[in-house]
Amino acid sequence: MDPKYTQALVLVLFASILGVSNSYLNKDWQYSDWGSKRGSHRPGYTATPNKIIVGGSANWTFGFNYSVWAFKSGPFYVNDTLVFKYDPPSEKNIHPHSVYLLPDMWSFINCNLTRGVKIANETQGAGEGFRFVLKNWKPYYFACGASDGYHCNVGRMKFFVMPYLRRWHY
Ligand SMILES: *[C@@H]1O[C@H](CO)[C@@H](O)[C@H](O)[C@H]1NC(C)=O
Ligand SMILES: *[C@@H]1O[C@H](CO)[C@@H](O)[C@H](O)[C@H]1NC(C)=O
Ligand SMILES: *[C@@H]1O[C@H](CO)[C@@H](O)[C@H](O)[C@H]1NC(C)=O
Ligand SMILES: *[C@@H]1O[C@H](CO)[C@@H](O)[C@H](O)[C@H]1NC(C)=O
Ligand SMILES: *[C@@H]1O[C@H](CO)[C@@H](O)[C@H](O)[C@H]1NC(C)=O
Ligand SMILES: [Cu+2]
Repeated sequence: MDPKYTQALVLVLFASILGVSNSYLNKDWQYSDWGSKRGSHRPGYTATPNKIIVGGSANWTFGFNYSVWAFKSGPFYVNDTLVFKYDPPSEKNIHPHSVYLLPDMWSFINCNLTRGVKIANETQGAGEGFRFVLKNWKPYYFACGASDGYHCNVGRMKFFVMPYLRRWHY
């Protein structure tokens, strides 16, 4: 595919993802009856942080659409824990996953890992998985670092979350 076309497409898709999250935000901010909305969205809502397995039963894997997953699994809250589960390197697993935190939206769109920070290496997803707490009220851009961005780009192993401040909902 022509790279220019790919980039335009990605931008449009990204804008639509942002649009979706914004409508989420607005809905939450008009909180007149948020209790019932919360209740219907996430039954058994409590003020204690949640622990969410990234990808659900798919775990952290090549080809799974994490943007869709993040949208369906949200909203997330400050102090929620994301759990990344993936197999360690082995003979069968020669391109093991990892987890990077990217600095901004542009790096995220382009899957540019240059200024990213590796927060979990190839072995840390084993067993109970790698746990990451969304400590701050800011956007988090996650990506897999395998094969220099190939897993991120082609494998769709990227998503971002903007956690809410839970106390607004007290
Ligand atoms: C996800 O990880 C769990 C271990 O934490 C494992 O039991 C399960 O089989 C994994 N799922 C897939 C699809 O690999
Ligand atoms: C990735 O980002 C770095 C630093 O921000 C930049 O120098 C480099 O050109 C970028 N790579 C690509 C492929 O865009
Ligand atoms: C990955 O990180 C863990 C925990 O910090 C460390 O014990 C392990 O040696 C690292 N493994 C590799 C392959 O770098
Ligand atoms: C995930 O799926 C959505 C909806 O089908 C699509 O718009 C988006 O481009 C996909 N994400 C990636 C990274 O392929
Ligand atoms: C998150 O947890 C820290 C440490 O337990 C606490 O001080 C902070 O108030 C919590 N933040 C929110 C928004 O719940
Ligand atoms: Cu990967």
